[in-house]
Amino acid sequence: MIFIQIGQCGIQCGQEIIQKIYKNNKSSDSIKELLIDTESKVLNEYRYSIENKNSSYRKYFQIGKDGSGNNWAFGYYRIDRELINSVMDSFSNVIESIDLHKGLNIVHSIAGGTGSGLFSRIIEELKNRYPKTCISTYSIFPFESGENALQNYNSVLSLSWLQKYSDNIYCFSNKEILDILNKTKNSINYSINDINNFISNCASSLHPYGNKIQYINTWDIIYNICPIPSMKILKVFSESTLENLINLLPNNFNNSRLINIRKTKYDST
Ligand SMILES: Nc1nc2c(ncn2[C@@H]2O[C@H](COP(=O)(O)OP(=O)(O)OP(=O)(O)O)[C@@H](O)[C@H]2O)c(=O)[nH]1
Ligand SMILES: [Mg+2]
Repeated sequence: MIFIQIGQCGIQCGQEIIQKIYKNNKSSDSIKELLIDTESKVLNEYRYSIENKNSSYRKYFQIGKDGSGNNWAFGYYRIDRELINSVMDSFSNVIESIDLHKGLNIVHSIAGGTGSGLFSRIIEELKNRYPKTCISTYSIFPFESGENALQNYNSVLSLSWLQKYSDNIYCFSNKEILDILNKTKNSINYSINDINNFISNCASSLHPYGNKIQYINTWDIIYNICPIPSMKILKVFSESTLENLINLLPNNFNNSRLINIRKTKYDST
């Protein structure tokens, strides 16, 4: 299983997801990680921490040093051909080292400069080089209140790249998750860590290693749940959250499809 984590949000959420996958099932196949950012702070935090050292392969890419200034264009255009080639070479090495390539996972925020711009550049390059590889993205949507003046532009641009190059988009909205936490739990002061915890619970339960289901083929999920290629934004909830949520769904939810993967197709496994 390969996880590419891009930008601060991508790395922080990606690390939580991977930790949960390992916690739920230590014995399984190993995870290979590429952590990519345009500044050192978050990369170093994980480079030197003693936790999260489970993965059999982990490579850090620091592309630039000042970040992408919350600007999609900086993220997309500032990486030169040589650097993008070295990221792609690492990716090729990883793919060649595994027996069965089950697809690629990318974790990123659609609002940050790196998570939106550099992400767009990387997914475009990956899909062009490996058109048959299934690319799933874990895309974190920003708070509506807007911490960053350019977040709307960044989001629209990265959504356009997502729509074109991703095979399925697991969408996690910070605002929506905060609302759910406020409605379903008792506390009122939630931090970004609580949101990341929520995201990682949901995302890791999707994974073959993160739950009791032996094997979920990513293409299977895509063929069954989003068979129309242009309609591929999925929301994922853990089972307990889903039960609480059903009572809280807005009226317009009829427009979406609510599917319990475990209860439908995979019950017998
Ligand atoms: N859920 C969650 N959202 C985060 C986290 N960190 C940042 N965000 C969100 O991500 C967006 C900002 O993106 P960042 O990941 O910080 O930015 P970046 O991709 O590193 O890009 P630059 O710093 O501009 O180079 C905002 O919408 C934040 O709310 C996190 O740990 N968890
Ligand atoms: Mg950053």
